Amino acid sequence: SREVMADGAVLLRGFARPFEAELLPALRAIVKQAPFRHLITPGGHRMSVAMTNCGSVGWVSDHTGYRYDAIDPASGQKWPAMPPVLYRLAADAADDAGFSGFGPEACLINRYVPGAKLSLHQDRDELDFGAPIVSVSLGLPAIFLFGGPKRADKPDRYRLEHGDVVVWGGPSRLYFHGVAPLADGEHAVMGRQRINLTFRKAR
Ligand code: MD3
Ligand code: FE
Repeated sequence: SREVMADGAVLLRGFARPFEAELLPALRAIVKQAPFRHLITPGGHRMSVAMTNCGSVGWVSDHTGYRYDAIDPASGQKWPAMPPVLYRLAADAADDAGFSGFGPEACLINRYVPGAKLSLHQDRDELDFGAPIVSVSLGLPAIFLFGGPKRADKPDRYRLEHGDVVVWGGPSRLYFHGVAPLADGEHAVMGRQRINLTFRKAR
């Protein structure tokens, strides 16, 4: 199904389900090479969400700021390459939502355990805001907070479930958004966690 959440934001419920059998082993291999870690914000706070990346660049945060970097600071090595199944999932979803030719080079992988949250923010570290961001939700359901162009805009709440994909383009690309503290639970496939993939054209 296809639901328009805002101008340029399209929710594709269950879009990732047909990719699951290939997707989950590919994710396990990435996490083995580049384990989840809790990044420190420029303000000195430890994020409750744990993160890793795949692709030619990855999103990182430290006391100096936010950036895309070709090197995983934890290993000193390049990030794991983006597996073809991930690239295909992101490109197919973007195409379905009306953004043909999407070629992400970065995939940020967020891991939430019960209680973890992501405060309201904008994604502005990419060079081309004309390209959408594609997000894939896996595991426990989360309440996604979707605001507007101003921080003070009251966010709408969406429950994102295992297999749901959202394509964020057009004006919504710069809207404020976040994730409410994850409720406890047990997912049949993913266990006691939520994993979110965001595919980005970083440069
Ligand atoms: C709306 N992740 O990694 S995905 C992020 O569930 C991030 O882990 C959340 O926000 C998560 O930056 C939300 C949905 C999402 C991602 C990027 C967006 C929504 C967006 C960019 C612009 C507008
Ligand atoms: Fe974001």
